[in-house]
Amino acid sequence: MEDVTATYYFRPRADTTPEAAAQAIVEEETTGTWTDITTTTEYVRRLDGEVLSLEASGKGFVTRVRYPAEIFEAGNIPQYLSVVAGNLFGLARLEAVRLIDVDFPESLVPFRGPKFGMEGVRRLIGTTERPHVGTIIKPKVGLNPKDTAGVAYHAAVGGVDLIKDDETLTDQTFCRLDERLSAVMERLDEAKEQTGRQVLYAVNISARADEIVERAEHAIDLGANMVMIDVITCGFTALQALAEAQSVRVPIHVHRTMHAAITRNPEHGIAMRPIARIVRMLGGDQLHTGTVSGKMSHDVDELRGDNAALTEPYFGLKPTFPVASGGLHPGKVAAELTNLGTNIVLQAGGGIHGHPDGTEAGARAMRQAVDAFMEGVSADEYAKDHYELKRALERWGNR
Ligand code: RUB
Ligand code: MG
Repeated sequence: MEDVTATYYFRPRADTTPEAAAQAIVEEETTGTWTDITTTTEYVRRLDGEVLSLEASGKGFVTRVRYPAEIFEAGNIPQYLSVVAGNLFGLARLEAVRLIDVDFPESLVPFRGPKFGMEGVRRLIGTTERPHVGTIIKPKVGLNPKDTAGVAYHAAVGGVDLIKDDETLTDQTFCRLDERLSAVMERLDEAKEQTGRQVLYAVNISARADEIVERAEHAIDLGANMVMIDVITCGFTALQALAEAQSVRVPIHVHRTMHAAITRNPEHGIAMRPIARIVRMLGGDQLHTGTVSGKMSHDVDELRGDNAALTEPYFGLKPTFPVASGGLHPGKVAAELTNLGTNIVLQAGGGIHGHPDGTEAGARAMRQAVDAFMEGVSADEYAKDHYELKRALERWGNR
């Protein structure tokens, strides 16, 4: 395919036929507007869009449309989004419209993608097959640097592979980034001396666009081995700037706070898949895509497809490591892995720090739940001789 194809779900207004509604999308996003215009010339017409297919789906319709590649400025993601996910969302003739997926031709993927990707991150940890276990430090704000580092240390000794800041923690006065990062890295070194295992710490460098690369470089100078950015609030080009900076030689963990305002409504907005594709193109090494069950769970089929968009072959770009997070605990591990496979990072905040015996036991319980799954044993069975898992299942149940 030389051109761009985009798939939309929509529900037209009562006075609009589905054909006219689909046509309104391609016209608004290519050469047309709400009325015929006198300024169109013959040579402009080659940039017209085209409705490729239209069929009934649920309460509305699904259409696949073609946008000529020439409309797009190669490498300019804000411009791509202004076409495939632009004014169409406000068209009054559509009651609702959702961008489900988008396919770009190779000419419009001039990006290098992740520097590390899933394999690169696995190499840093030394795994080949098993899922990674991560934790978000909780409480999400309030702890001072020393206590933050203490929580990180216990999680590392308990066996997590990744520790991350929560999205609302950046560089506030109660926990300055410099001090926190230095304290955490020091305690992770201490944990490494004990366990022999290197753990990643994704320090949240989300900030003003013109400051992000600087913050990342500063963090790397202080010993950071991973950085985290919130891609929706910071913007796609902030991620691009970060990923393309030569100086940023650590993996980038991509969080997506605010995404649900865009992705959650099954009839209106933008599904996670186009966002996942863009994050991979721009160089996110890990990306949150959601969980099968948990406090913010998703449609399983959609989620599987989103993770596939991160990991399937795509113009030679490295796969991005999908992250399942939000309300997870050891009792939910088997269901996540059964549905999503083992190329995944399972993250638990409350599900580790809420363990009745504390963070270290919580981390052990998560790892035991993963080990049980990898050995083909049920969590209940495994808990018979794994005390931390037993305690977690008693607290939260096994589903
Ligand atoms: C989860 C958490 C993350 C969300 C993001 O904490 O802090 O911000 O998982 O969700 P807990 P998503 O484990 O205590 O629920 O990954 O769906 O964007
Ligand atoms: Mg969070």
